[in-house]
Amino acid sequence: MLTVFSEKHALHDSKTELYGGELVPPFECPVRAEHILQRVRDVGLGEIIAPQSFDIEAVTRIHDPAFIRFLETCWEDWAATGYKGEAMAICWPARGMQQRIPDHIDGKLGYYSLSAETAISNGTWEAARTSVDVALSAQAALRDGAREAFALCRPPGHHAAGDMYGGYCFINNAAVAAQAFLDQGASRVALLDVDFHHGNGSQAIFYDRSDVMFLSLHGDPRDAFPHFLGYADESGQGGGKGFNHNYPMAPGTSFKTWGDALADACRKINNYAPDALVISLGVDTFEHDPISFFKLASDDFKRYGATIAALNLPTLFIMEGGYAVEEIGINAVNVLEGYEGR
Ligand code: Q9C
Ligand code: ZN
Repeated sequence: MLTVFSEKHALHDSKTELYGGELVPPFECPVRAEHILQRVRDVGLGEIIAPQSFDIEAVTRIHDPAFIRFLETCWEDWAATGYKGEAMAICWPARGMQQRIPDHIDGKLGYYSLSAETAISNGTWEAARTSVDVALSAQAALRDGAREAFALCRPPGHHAAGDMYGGYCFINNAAVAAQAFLDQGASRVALLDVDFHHGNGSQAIFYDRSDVMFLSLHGDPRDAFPHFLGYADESGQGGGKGFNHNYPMAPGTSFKTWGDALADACRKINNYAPDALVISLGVDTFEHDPISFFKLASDDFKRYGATIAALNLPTLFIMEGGYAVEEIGINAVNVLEGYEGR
């Protein structure tokens, strides 16, 4: 299987994450991508290529252009205030308040964010921009006839909505890639999100559409980030009714329970008969993940890779989360090896 990777991921190297009331080193850090790349090499998964550059129009098919300009200029605007730390939101347009875009960067950060943990710093924009190029380059390989590809994206994307960043995500790489399939003539795309966290951004982007079926297996939002989306009764709206499927699961969920949910999701994908399958591949479902609560073992990742392969669809894997840094390469590449029947 082809892997697309860029060293530019390392440009996003924030020093702080707001966690438990402290500023700690971010869980989502550059070494994650290096470990995954190393494992791709170690197992000889296949060719590794650098991304091409795509026009921003592929991104603004999904994201609000004003939001993209905000991401592009955020660090500059923040630094110009003289603030000493990294850019993070402190206030939001909450219930009963106005949904206007303020002038001050503090206001803009609140308007365009869904959470406070994700700091924006010097190289964040260029890394996020390159991450979506990685996704689009892997998508282009499928367009040109490949049956599957791995986009080793960093930063991740599935929490990013049309005009919101957060949860370590800035641009929704999987949503942009799904839209690219449609723009190239596909009728239907399934987006299956196996990251531990609910893919709130992807769900919101496609919620009223039937040309992308979104399915997400995740920690119950009553107990897990992003807390305010991902409940089982969210099934889509308008023309999208019946094309959104959430599988929230409780703390301590085992591979048995998780695998049953995956099997159900795969039945729905099979009935939908999409032209392509996009996988939001987070491996924070791992039993030793430091911020998550499922109990998947490293071998389980291989097993479920084979389940995905049985759908027999052109498949684009997009890297999302996973914070057990020592095992992240093994777990992520196990899915890809399982898919290949190794
Ligand atoms: N106490 C992704 O996996 N913080 N993002 C959770 C838990 C945010 C995860 C705090 C987690 C975001 C792409
Ligand atoms: Zn996650």
